[in-house]
Amino acid sequence: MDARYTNVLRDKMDEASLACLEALQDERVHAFVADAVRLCRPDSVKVCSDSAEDRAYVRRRAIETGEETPLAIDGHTVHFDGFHDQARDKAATKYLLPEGVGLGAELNSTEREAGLKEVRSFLDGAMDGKQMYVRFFCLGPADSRFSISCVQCTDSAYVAHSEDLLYRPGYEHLKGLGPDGEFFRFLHSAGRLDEQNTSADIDKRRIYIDILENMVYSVNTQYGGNTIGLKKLALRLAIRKADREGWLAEHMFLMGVRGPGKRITYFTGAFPSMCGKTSTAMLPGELIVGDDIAYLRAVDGEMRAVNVESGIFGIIENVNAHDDPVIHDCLTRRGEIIFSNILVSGDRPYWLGMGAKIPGAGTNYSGEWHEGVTDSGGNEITPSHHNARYTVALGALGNCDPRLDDPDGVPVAGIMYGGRDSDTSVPVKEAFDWAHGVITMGAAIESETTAATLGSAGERKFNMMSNQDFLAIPFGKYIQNHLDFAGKVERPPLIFATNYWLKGADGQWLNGKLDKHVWLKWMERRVHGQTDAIEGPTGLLPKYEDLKALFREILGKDYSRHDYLEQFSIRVRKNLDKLDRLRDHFGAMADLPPLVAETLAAQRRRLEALQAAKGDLVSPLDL
Ligand code: SPV
Ligand code: MN
Repeated sequence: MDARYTNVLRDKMDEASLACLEALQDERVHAFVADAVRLCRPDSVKVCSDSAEDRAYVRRRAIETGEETPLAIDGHTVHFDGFHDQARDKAATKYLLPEGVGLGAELNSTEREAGLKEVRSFLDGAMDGKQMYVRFFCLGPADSRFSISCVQCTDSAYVAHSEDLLYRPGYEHLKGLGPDGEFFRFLHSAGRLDEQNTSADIDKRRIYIDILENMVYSVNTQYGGNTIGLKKLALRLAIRKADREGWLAEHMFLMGVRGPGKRITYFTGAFPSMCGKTSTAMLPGELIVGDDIAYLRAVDGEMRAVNVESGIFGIIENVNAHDDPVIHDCLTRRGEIIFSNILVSGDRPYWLGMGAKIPGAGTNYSGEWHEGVTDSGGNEITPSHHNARYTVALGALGNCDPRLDDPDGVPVAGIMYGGRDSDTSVPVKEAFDWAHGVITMGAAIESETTAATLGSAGERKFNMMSNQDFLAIPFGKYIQNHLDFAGKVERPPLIFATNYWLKGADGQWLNGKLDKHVWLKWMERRVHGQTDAIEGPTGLLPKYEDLKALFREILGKDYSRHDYLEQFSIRVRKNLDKLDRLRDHFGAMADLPPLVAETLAAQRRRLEALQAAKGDLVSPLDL
């Protein structure tokens, strides 16, 4: 290692760590770690390889530092983020824009030099009194065309531990990268801690993405979505890499759906956070590959996908034995799990919607909590936060697909797009073709906001491919990349739109939580040409008889014609209203592919013709 780096590092780390770093023989990595040390000034540095000892060390440190506390069940711990640090901070997340580079007005950005100066000033000495952990991970399976090497420096053992559960080891992988291989870098500090061990300087929370250097800075925050570099921070860098190289980096689950015989058909699905992504991927009897981020590439004329991650950072609210039996079972057994921002009482975790009585007092993200306690604005503090989560490796789940680490990925036959839509779209429909699906289903996702990001919940917002929070290229280019994908494969996957959140006139949900299993099986049959559909103005709809048979087979339930008509009637007026909103939304964007306007205009003509002929609400039987 060059003396410029050893001089900085020798005082901070033992021989083993120094040797571990040196053995990588990558000057870029040495320079990154030395810069992080010089800037953040930790008391000591631990460089971790992929070894079981180093992983155990990080796990132990998370407890020693008080970032995690053991719970009653062996392997379970709890971590709390600060009261105002419970979700992704969109406002403080910015791209650092080099001179002459434009990403479009939609993206939150700041001038690069000024941004670097600001975030580096917040990181200056931020690790004083703390240890820095250097970790190596691989996004996607190792040694595959999908793999991306990553280096994380953090002063949070919780972040480093979470990454062990969520990502594949990458130390050995990085050794094979070569001097020109691309890798991502993440530097995080929780910053100054308060007496509760949570980030004190929340007003100085920053997540700055340096697209020139493939690097993300994160400071004065602990919440996973802001700090776990390999998750949403890496997704932003990956979207840019995918754009350069002609593939797609998506906010998508990936799962195998069982069909007749021994058939397994792979689907990806993009829903905004808290809209049912994990619970779909986790449906009992099916195979989960991933629940959050997928890379999609054209390989030998086929769309193939991998899970970028190897674990789940999932929402715990409403996980109970009835609705989510697979994950509920996992969360109540021994095994390595980090619970975050739940309620702890008697060393046991409790959360809203768990299907058991929640104690009236305990410890939660607000400190000592009891029923009825309010925040400074007079709002009741819930026992667990709505965005409380669990972190677990996929291998701990009984339904994990054995192809999780297949370096060639799995072939994708269907894509689902959906959002929280209480009054417009039917529960499931199929696009007429690829472009119709990309534009009217993916790019047009509109969803009511949730607790997964800071800010008010329940507001209707567009969220393109559910990836909009993470887009790092102009929106028009992103849509064009999707449209172009069809030309790279022999048969593009079928595209579907799902809506689990439709309500009736009385304001009640029209579907049970498990109904999505039926929609999934219908889509699987459609992919194989085994069921007919009804042509509607916004897509192809299931027939009553087919759903009735599937409800019986999958859920053992009678599905009434009345329910079908209520759920699958076309709300023509509402669909036209959405097209109006879309016109405003897209109208504000530069450089949209012309096909967007053409496709939406055709959809409008079909809806208007139907309205003229049959009115504002049209039964699927009248189409
Ligand atoms: C999401 O909010 O989409 C998540 C969790 O998957 S986070 O890590 O916050 O992005
Ligand atoms: Mn997500």
